Amino acid sequence: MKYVALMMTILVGPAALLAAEQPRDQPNVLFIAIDDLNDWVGCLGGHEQVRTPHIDRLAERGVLFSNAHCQAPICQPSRTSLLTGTFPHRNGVYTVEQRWRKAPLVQDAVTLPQYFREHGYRTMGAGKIFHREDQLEPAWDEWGVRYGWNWMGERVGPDGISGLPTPSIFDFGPFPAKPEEMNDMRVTDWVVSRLDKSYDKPFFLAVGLITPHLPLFTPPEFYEQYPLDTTRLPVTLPGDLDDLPAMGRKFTRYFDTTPMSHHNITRNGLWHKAVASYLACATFTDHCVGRLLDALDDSPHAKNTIIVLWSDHGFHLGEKMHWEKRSLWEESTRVPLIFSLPGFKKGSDTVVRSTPGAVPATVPDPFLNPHRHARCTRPVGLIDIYPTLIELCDLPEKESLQGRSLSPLLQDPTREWDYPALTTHHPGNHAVRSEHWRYIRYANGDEELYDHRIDPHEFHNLAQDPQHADMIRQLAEWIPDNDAPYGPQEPRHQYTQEFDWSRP
Ligand SMILES: [Ca+2]
Ligand SMILES: [Ca+2]
Repeated sequence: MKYVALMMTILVGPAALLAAEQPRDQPNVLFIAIDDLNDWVGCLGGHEQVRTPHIDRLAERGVLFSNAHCQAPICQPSRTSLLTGTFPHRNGVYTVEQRWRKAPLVQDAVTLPQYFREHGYRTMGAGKIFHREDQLEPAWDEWGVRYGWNWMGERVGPDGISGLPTPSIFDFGPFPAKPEEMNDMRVTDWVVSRLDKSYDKPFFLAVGLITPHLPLFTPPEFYEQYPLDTTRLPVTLPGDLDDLPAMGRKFTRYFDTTPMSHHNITRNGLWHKAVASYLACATFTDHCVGRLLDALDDSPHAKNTIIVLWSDHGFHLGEKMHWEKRSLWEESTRVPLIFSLPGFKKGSDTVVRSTPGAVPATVPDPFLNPHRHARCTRPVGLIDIYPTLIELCDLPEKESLQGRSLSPLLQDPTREWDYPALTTHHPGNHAVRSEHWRYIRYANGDEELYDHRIDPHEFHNLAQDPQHADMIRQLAEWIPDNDAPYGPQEPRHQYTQEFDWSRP
């Protein structure tokens, strides 16, 4: 039972009509987006040394989806998919060189925050939510601080910080700034100021933190938490590429001609420094999350706000000799995804409402998650966030959405869930992640198969083993038959390469 239905059974007369028009007790949403954060988060265990105490405590008070995946392993298409509730192979947005508002298959979509705005919510945002031009989106009643790196240039200087020759956006290390000078902190402060206010409507408040997107810069006190002589490199296997098909090997070569190539980093002795810098970035973004959680807990909205935290895709740091995103392996697709539902009082099955008078002070909580501190290992996608939030906030169902509400898994994280997560990188290249398996099929028909029960690092490609033919057949049923053509593309960016993703 939802808030509105619950209220209608309790209220009578004009108050009930008022409630029907504008249900005062719909929960708020604090929507925390992180850029390029992989599973190097304490509660996900992707790197044993990472310290993210605040994301971990958020996971403790909610449900951690430990097998969550992006629908595209790069910013623009991943965010477009999440925010419009459509798959890349159905909306035609595959690259960063596209503007989704110009893509014919999706340009008129009502986005997630826009839908909340159209249904009685006050919507506010800051940082990076859409890939670009957030401030132009009709999603927002109020848009705050923008994200950006340009201000860093002067302090970095022409030689960069990492020590790599020919520095570029692919730079990393301690950045000479105080934490409060970092853009993510300014974004966080703006959102904190909004949490401190009261509103006559429920709110949808979005915050987009860009760390750990490149460059991997943090103030020195974060970088110094990971001394180079003890920083552990990710687990890799010599010869790991040997069992990849031609297309898989090609995917590892995207950055070969750039400073971001694995050879360039190792040749310059900078692998440890890059890893330490990424760990520091995870800790810095976690620091911002901690400020947000504290501010919410101290605010009048503490007991009536859903928190959802997600990252737009993962990040390689040398696994399969690959860096950054743009692959169909676990490092690129697996992301943190946490839902924390409002109103539960620790150790109690009842909830105290934040709007006295609307309902009795203590009622059975329709949102109460008996499985808080829970971990859900079912495969889910970021595309599922839109329908989930709609259901949790009692907004009308939206038929055009292509994901599934995770509400049943929030109620029972162990229930059956027969749907895998689909990730797409350019037309025809797809990965299907089930609870135990990853199946990849590339545009030319090349295949990979990994058994996560015995091979969590995806070292051993089983696609050629006849004993797994049945499993491949089952997983291949989830591969789309058709892929939408690319929407209009702009000239490529300074940091993207000419690359044919359709053939080896
Ligand atoms: Ca990103
Ligand atoms: Ca291998």
